[in-house]
Amino acid sequence: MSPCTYPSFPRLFHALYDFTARCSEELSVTRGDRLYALKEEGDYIFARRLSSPPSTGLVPINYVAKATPEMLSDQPWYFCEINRTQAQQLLLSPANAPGAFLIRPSESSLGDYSLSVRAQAKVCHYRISTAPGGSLYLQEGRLFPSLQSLLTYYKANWKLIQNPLLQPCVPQRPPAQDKWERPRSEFVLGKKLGEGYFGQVWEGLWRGSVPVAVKTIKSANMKMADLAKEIEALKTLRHERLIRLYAVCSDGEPVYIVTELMCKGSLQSYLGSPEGQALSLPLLLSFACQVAEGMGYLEERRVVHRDLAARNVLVGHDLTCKVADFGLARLLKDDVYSPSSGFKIPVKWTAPEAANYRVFTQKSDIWSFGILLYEIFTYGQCPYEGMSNQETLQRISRELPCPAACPAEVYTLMLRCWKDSPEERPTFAMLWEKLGTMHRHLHLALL
Ligand code: ACK
Repeated sequence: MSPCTYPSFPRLFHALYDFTARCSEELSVTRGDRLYALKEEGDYIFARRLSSPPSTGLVPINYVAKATPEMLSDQPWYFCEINRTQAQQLLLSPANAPGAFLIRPSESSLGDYSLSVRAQAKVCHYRISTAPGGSLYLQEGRLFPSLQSLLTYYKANWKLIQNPLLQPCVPQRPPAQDKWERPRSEFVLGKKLGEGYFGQVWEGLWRGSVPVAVKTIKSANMKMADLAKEIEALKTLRHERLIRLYAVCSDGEPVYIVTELMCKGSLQSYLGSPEGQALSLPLLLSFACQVAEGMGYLEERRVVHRDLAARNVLVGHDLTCKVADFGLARLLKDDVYSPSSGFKIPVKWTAPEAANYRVFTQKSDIWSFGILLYEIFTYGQCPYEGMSNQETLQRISRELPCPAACPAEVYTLMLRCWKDSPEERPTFAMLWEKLGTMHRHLHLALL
């Protein structure tokens, strides 16, 4: 299935962790249970459990994930955002016993998988390769149509790999979500992922096992008085097309903003990578569609992003993408994120009324989305290449030319995003609908 999804509620979810009801309104679930969400209620979904015995009640939203039956992420043994070291740490944690196993994407061989199995005090890793016809194999000559069938075989014939596959690895539960402020000691920073406008981004581990991204920001650059209020607002924004905020550490320097980790990094760098450069048109459209979906959610809640660009969209293992850094611009002191400071404001992505008069609205986000579409269909090219910010602002028309890979219908949408008059620009709901239709048509045409 393509990572592009369309609106529908109620929705199918599955439980990521065991949850025990604490009152009669809540519903106990076991990891893997399938749930039908009837509505969202703040930090909970009101859901019907489809596994027996069927029952309804509230389940914390951070204990569930949307289920897409065809996707691997639905399987309790599949851990898509985890590397070899993290798999090792998780399997050796007290939550897991010998025989615990998981499958994750291979780090060294793109498109392949690795099976990690706990054997007493150590973890063994096995490469699962893909044969030319698409079948999977762990040992030459033993081919399987799916990871599920491969696992079924090696569970029954575990002597072939000398380690029994007894139960799927138990993931680390997220800590209670009412405690957003966390002690710094809970996070160990690993590799530096890069520098953003406002600080550095690090790969990290939360409590030794949850992979996270940690954004470090100097408090001198931040409106600290507003932090608690803003975080309160940000934590209510939950959508599968938005990066999940996990925690903050605002006690001391630098401030940590902790979010989910996305293994393929930003859409901008992904589009420029060899893998990104080979993407087909349906996938480019799927990215555009997913971003419009996430932004549509922000639009409904009247949240203005202010810095929508491919560098602030992140890509996961299964090519899902999520909008990041929404609301962050508002947390930064005006002189850090201000048109008058010149160099900080991303002029090339900013609507004229926002760049000139600081009028940031949902319609200025729409302008930026048009530029993001340009980035997508040029495979990550910088808009107004070779021009300075000043030159860009002074252009009579800020329209960009139609990229070679861009369908005419998409270019028409771009031009509508760049209407001088903000009211004439479309909404994200409409863009999502239009891009979704184009994506479906293209998909059908290619079948
Ligand atoms: O293009 P990248 O590899 O992806 O480099 C940038 C860098 O940090 C500065 O923004 C990466 N980055 C930011 N947030 C995350 C995240 N949540 N997961 C993974 N990478 C991230 C981004």
